[in-house]
Amino acid sequence: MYGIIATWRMSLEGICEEIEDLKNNGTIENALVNAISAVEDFPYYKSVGYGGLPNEEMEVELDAAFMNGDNMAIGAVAGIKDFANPVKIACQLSKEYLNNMLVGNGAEKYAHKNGFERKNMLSERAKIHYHNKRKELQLAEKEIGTMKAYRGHDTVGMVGVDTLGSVAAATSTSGLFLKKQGRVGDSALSGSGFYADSKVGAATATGLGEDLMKGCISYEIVRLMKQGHSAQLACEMAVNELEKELIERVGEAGDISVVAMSKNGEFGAASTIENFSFVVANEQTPPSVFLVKRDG
Ligand code: SD4
Repeated sequence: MYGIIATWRMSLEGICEEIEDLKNNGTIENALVNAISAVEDFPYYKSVGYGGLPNEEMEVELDAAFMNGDNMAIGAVAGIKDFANPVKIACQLSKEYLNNMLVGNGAEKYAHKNGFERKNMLSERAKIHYHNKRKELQLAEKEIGTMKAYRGHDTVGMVGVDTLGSVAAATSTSGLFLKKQGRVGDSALSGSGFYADSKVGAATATGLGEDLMKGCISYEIVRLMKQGHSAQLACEMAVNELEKELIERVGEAGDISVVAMSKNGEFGAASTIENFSFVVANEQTPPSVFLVKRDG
């Protein structure tokens, strides 16, 4: 059995490429890192990698992570600027014994020392988008930090299993549009934006990081699968529970969308938004885009 599931339609091309490799006994690590790198390199996906959404100072600060479900190794970078493929740096960090999560300057130093490609990740298109959005919101400089999170920020998160039974998870994002400099989202945080366990399966999330962290939602999904729930039921239970708790305690919940795959390649997805798109490919399913309607 082998398979990959990923958040959003933007994952399709990368998965089409990599699923062939998985079928031919390629590793899930390579498949996820290559498929996410393809999204990072594509300039018109405006919330991941090159062309990503700038922070309030018009800088593109990126978060990314990788988790190996065999040995539970985790690597993550947060707030990294000017490197082409944060997911590759995160994956490399997962191989270190210590210092597995690096932020800002430290992450950039590590990437440089380890020969990763430097690149100005702020595209002309992203600059225009930034100026337009600021005008549209009619916000003075000092007010931007207090605005409601702008919708339209999409993280690429992928999880999957290879023919040897290894499970992994990876993420990459520019995080919230107009975020504060130094803000780190769930995508870099184990248990929140991603989790992988080769004995069970893996999950990854997209949406409002500040809320996703409150429920450690990716870990929660894997925990529910470990208890015997299907990937689909685990996703629904975790999303419904977190949304309910947030509404009860805070009065509102940010966007929450998740995908998961069990070690057997069975998959699930759930969302609090209309038409959350995700991509699946496994032994039975050629790379395909699906939509989650609200409530399944
Ligand atoms: C974050 N969860 O940084 C990310 C953004 C995202 O869909 O996924 N948007 O909060």
